[in-house]
Amino acid sequence: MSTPSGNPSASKIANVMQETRVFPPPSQFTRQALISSEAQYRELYERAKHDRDGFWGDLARQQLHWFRPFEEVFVGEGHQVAWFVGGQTNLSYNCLDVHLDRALGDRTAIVWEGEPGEQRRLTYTELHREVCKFANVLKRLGVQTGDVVSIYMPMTPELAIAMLACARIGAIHSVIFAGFSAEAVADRNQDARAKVQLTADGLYRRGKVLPLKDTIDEALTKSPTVQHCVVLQRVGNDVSMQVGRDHWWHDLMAATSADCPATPLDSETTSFILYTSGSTGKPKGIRHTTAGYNLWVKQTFAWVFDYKPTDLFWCTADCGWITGHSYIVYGPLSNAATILMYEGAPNFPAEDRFWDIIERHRVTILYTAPTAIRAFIKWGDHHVDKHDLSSLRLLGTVGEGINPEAWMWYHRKIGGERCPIVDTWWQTETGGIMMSPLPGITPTKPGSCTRPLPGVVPLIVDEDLQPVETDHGGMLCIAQPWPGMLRGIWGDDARFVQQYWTRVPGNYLTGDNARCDSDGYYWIMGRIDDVINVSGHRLSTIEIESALVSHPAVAEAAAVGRPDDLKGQAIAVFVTVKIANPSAELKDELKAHVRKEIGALAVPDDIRFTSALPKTRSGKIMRRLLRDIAAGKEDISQDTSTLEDYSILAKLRGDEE
Ligand code: 7RM
Repeated sequence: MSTPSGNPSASKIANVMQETRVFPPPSQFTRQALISSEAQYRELYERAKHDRDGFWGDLARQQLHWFRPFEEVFVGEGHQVAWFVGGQTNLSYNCLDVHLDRALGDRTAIVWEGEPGEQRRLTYTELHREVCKFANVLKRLGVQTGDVVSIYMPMTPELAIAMLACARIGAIHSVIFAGFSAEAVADRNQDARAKVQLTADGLYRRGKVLPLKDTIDEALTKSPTVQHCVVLQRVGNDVSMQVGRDHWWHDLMAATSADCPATPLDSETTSFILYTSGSTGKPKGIRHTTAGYNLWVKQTFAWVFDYKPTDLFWCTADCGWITGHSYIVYGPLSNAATILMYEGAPNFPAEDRFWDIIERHRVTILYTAPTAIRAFIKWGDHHVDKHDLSSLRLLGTVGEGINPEAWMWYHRKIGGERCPIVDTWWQTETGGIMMSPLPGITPTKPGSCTRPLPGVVPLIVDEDLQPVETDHGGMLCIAQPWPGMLRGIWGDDARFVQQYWTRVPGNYLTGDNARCDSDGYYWIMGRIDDVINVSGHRLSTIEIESALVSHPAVAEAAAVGRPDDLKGQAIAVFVTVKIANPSAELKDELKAHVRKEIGALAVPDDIRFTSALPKTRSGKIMRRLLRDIAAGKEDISQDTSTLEDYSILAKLRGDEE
């Protein structure tokens, strides 16, 4: 670790984490893997770096169907780029029609399980048919190429069908997670100028019905551009239908033709926008394209998940997040994969639902989030022990850094020490995975997303924009354009340039900090804004949190800086524990534990026990809220619309000591 005394460099981030465990890929896995030798990776990586256009041009020709071939692989620079210029393709065609043409129509595309327990299976032929019909429905409602369709639906096959139907005709979907408030939906609909709304009568969550249509009715009073609303009957509750505006999904589908050729679309046609919360209130609609996005998710899915036709792939995200777009729908389906899609909560009817699903369906690849893994650990091993998880051969994580102890649990308890773990680092903005182990070749280190995929050229710089040395933390940038990169923020070019392209000229600024170790492995250190500055030493949140999580009593931890007259910032941590009634002595024990694990510099000044941490609806810890609370601010001035459980705020501010 860096020395607590001496002359800390104000612009670099101290690395205090000492993780030395290494797990080589099982040879059995390597033998069958798509990328099965280091030399193969090296060759791909070097070619993508030094012959970028040749590399991606060849892959684009092999991997995508072209109604019209492209003339140029890449033009532009910085934030203004275009890939596969002059070409025409279609995302829906590449996910469906190409497979039917290759006689794969009978292959299962979606295995779906509803929360109450119903099951459905759709072959590629059946999925194609539904998508074509729904695309015709959209056309009949007046939807044209370039129009925005807002989707607020439960995790049903119809949600994927709706997305693919939009893509088929060049309509731009904006999927909004079906847990957002009417206000949040209206904000996004207004910003996007959505023309049509898709929703359902309700959804099942932990055995209860959530009345989606009621929320949409309220949202539509403030969505003046929405002309039609299509309602899927999912739960069968009473809903009000506004004549002329609202239509039942099944009524519209009933008399509709299944003949709907995919529209050839220029490569750079916007395929979708997806809203993510910015640090300032207004959500930003991240804009992705057709060809570049399609190639990125197809290729990264193949490399990282090593998918084989015998696999059953389960990504537990919701389609309302980029993970659902890229690794439930577009990545897997472009590869003719069979996916499992689950509608409900991980703890309904009991905390073993995921393990039960894996056992019954024989899931082979599981892709989930650290927040879920920490919940499973807290719920207890007995839920896992009841089930046979021997079908699993590969595990993945996404969304946050994974604390090494949670990684170890995932490896032992879920992976039976036989499954590689791919810790995948990427963002809504990147379209698909950027850094990840390749499961057949990359020795893994718990907590590291390891190495960049071919085509990804990371650069870490300090605050003076100088590249940092090995093992020093700094701002993570991407130095070379890649096909899946975002092309803008919907309706706000200035913000796009300002946010991602200004601070480190010529590079894409990710907003994360990272360090690269002497093996060339990357360690994501958290968001740039979350760095804690103690007496000039800049500490990353994840390292303090991981030290706390490695204590047997701790389930989750969040570290933030709060103002301190002497040190600039003091370290405040919020901790959830696995035991009842944590004592004051435990606080001392945790401080001693952090001192032992990473050193005196990182010992928390304040420790607060809490029953839960504030999280976004996709499960990320909201440290910026905790920062205000730790500083004793009375009212939270920030955007809380993405907060999963609002009542947490009151609890954290108040009496839960
Ligand atoms: C896919 C997704 C992006 C942010 C990103 C990071 C954090 C995601 C990891 C991670 C450490 C990981 N898109 N993040 N994956 N941090 N290790 N493997 O999550 O747009 O919703 O979030 O999430 O901070 O910038 S996202």
